[in-house]
Amino acid sequence: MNSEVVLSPLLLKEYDLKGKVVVVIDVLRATSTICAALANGAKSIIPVLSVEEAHSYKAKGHLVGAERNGEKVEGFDFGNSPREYSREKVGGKNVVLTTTNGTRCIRMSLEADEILVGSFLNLSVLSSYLIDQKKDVILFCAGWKDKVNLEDSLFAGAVLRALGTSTKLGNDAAEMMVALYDCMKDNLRAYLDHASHAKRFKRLGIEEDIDYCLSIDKMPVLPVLEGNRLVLKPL
Ligand code: 3SL
Repeated sequence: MNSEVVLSPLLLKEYDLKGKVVVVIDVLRATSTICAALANGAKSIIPVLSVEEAHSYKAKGHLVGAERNGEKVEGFDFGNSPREYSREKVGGKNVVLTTTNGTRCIRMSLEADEILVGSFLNLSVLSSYLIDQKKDVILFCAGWKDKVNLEDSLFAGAVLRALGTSTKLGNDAAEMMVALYDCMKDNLRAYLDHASHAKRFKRLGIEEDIDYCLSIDKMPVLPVLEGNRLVLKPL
C-alpha cells in the first residue's frame, strides 16, 4: 500500500484519485461532526456545497446543519459542533450538512474508488480498515480556505503512524507529517493551541470542541460516501 498526503485542496488536482481510497480530514470540525452524528444514529449525512443548496433541503423539511467561518448560519437546525448532533436530535434522521471546507472536500473527491471520513474520533477503526483493504490511500486534508492547517496535517501523520509498516510513505508530505506527529504526539492539545483555527475557536468561545474532537476513538465508526450521502460502513 502507498499512502500520500494532500495538505491543501489546491493541491488535489496534482493527484490521480482513480483506484484509490480518499480519506477526507477536517478534524476541526466537519469530519468529527460527521462521525459523531452517524455514531449517534443519524441515518445519513448529505454533504452539500452551498448555503443555497442547504436552504433548498431545509425548505423540503430536512434537518440541516450549516456553518461558515466557524459559526452557525442563521435559520438552520445546527451549526458544525459535534456536540450538537445528539442521539435525541439526529437518531434515525437524514441530515444535510454544509461547512466552510470539509463538505466541499468530500465533493471534490468523487473520482476516488471510495471516500471515507477521518477524525481522531475514529482513528483506530479507520486505520484498521485501510490496512485490510490494501488499496492506495490519499489522506486529503481540508485545511482552511485552501491554506494548510495544523490539525488536519497532524491527523494525517497519526493515520500514517497507525498504518505502520503496512504502507509506504508515498510523498514528501507524508514523510513530513509522520515526523511532525512523532514530535508532537505527547502534547497534541498544547501544540494545537498554535493552530489558527484554535485561535478562531477561542475568539468564538467554542474551545470545548477542540477537546471533544481530540478524543481518540470516542466514536468507532467509519463513514463512507454512497451516492450523495455518507452512511456507516458495516465493520
Ligand atoms: O471548514 C469546515 O468544514 C469546518 O469544519 C470549519 S469549523 O470547524 O466549523 O469552523
